[in-house]
Amino acid sequence: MEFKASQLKIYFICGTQDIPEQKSIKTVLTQALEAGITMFQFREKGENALKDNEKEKLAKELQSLCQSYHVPFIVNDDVSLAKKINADGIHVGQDDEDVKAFANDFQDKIIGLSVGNISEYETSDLTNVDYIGVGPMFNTPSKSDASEPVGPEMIKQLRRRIGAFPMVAIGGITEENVKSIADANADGISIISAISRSQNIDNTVNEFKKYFN
Ligand code: TZP
Ligand code: MG
Repeated sequence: MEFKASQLKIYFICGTQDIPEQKSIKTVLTQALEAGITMFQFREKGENALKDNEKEKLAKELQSLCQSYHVPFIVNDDVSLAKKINADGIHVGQDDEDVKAFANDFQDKIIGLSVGNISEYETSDLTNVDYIGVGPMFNTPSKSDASEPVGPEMIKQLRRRIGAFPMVAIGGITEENVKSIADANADGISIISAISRSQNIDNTVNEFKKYFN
């Protein structure tokens, strides 16, 4: 799938660990797709994360849901899974596999890289990278090892350096603070809990869409 910065507008990230009890990730993703998310990342992490065959089976099911809505399906971290199931792309962090090591296998795919601050930006090779994910913007309930929040000011600073290079904000983004991210000129927002734990996913996504449409 060809990458467009507009796909970053409402970028939903989720794994089974992010789903409240009584709900299923398939239902949550279906509701989010129906409401109009523009990209999805499968991020299966933590103690109770699915592994191996179970992880692959779920990934394929979520991928097929995304395909029916023509929404890119991105895999977090797991390069071999992304290759095996022919995902639309891969997202890696600074401590994950080096982009150079797999870029060749993802030439026609989407590659995302996390960037936490200016010095990480300066030391990152963006040659094969399609977009950067910048954060955490605010305190996040969804990543136990998250670094200190950098705030929307980091988006403004990076925007001055990278011009139009696609950039999505992440971490603690809610309906209450999304305006500050839009004002800082991000191409979009990546969100876990504000969508996965929403009582009304349709309403929540539509609130976000008011700022990124
Ligand atoms: N990387 C930086 S913050 C974060 C990740 C994966 C978690 C974002 O989740 P939430 O619930 O939208 O704050
Ligand atoms: Mg990672």
